[in-house]
Amino acid sequence: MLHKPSAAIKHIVVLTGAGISAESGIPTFRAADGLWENEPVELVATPQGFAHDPARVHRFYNARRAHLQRPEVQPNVAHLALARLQREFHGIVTLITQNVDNLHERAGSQQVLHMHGELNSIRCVHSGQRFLHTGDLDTDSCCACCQRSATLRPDIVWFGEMPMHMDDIYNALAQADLFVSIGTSGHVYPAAGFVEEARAAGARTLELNLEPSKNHHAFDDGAYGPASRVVPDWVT
Ligand code: BJW
Repeated sequence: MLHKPSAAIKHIVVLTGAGISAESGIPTFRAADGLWENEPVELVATPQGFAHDPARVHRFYNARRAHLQRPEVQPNVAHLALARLQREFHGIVTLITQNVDNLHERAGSQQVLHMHGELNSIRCVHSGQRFLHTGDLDTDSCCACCQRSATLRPDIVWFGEMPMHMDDIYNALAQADLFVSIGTSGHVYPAAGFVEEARAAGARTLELNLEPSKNHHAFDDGAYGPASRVVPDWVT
């Protein structure tokens, strides 16, 4: 019996990962044909990789930013179902995503906590100031706040960096009575530990994924299949 968004539930915390956007045409990370197949993770997703070869890191994110603007990349029915849940549920729905795409927002979700940053945002390494940016970025790009080049970086949380919105996330987990993890492999912390936080707060826990994740044993329940099927099935 799946834990549905029923009247007894007051606060649902939803965590999404790359699997929810897979059917929108955005590759996941750890699949055989995933984003890291040709790009060693330590070179493109660590601060050390960026310090070593910023041009390579910019090329990797420029390609992903451009891919996100392609007309065929659109929110799918799983994003739409979560947006509807946020609009129609009588209680609170906190939506946390590890994804750096903007498909939840484009589906109509509001107040999305992007814990690993956003592709369409860049920031100055000196001031921390953020800028909306949908085009390319390179080592010659001049920063609008300090008028210097080579100070701008993707506004992305790399390995070894502190994820964003952690106070809001832990506050929500402490109040959750249902925690639902969607489309994430459970390899990356702290997100992979949220199920334990929610359980400790007394929440029921549910995993919706293509296949059982690395930490599926930590969940009370699971439903497995493509997000376009299992997420709308759960919401309705
Ligand atoms: C479908 C589907 C369909 C497919 N329908 N499903 C040792 C032990 C524990 C921790 C550590 C450790 N050593 C180091 C650490 C910490 C490290 C970490 O976790 N490392 C592990 C690899 C071991 N974590 C960090 O460094 C983090 N920071 C940190 O811990 O700070 C300290 C701290 C302390 C205390 C509190 C808080 C913080 C930062 C992590 C940053 C991760 N960044 C990345 C890259 C972002 C940039 C970019 O986008 O390029 O974020 S890594 C990458 O993985 C990306 C993702 O958001 C993240 C998670 O991936 P996700 O979403 O799970 O994707 P996949 O590909 O792995 O899985 C997809 C799933 O979907 C699969 O299960 C499929 O089956 C499924 N699927 N199609 C439904 N149609």
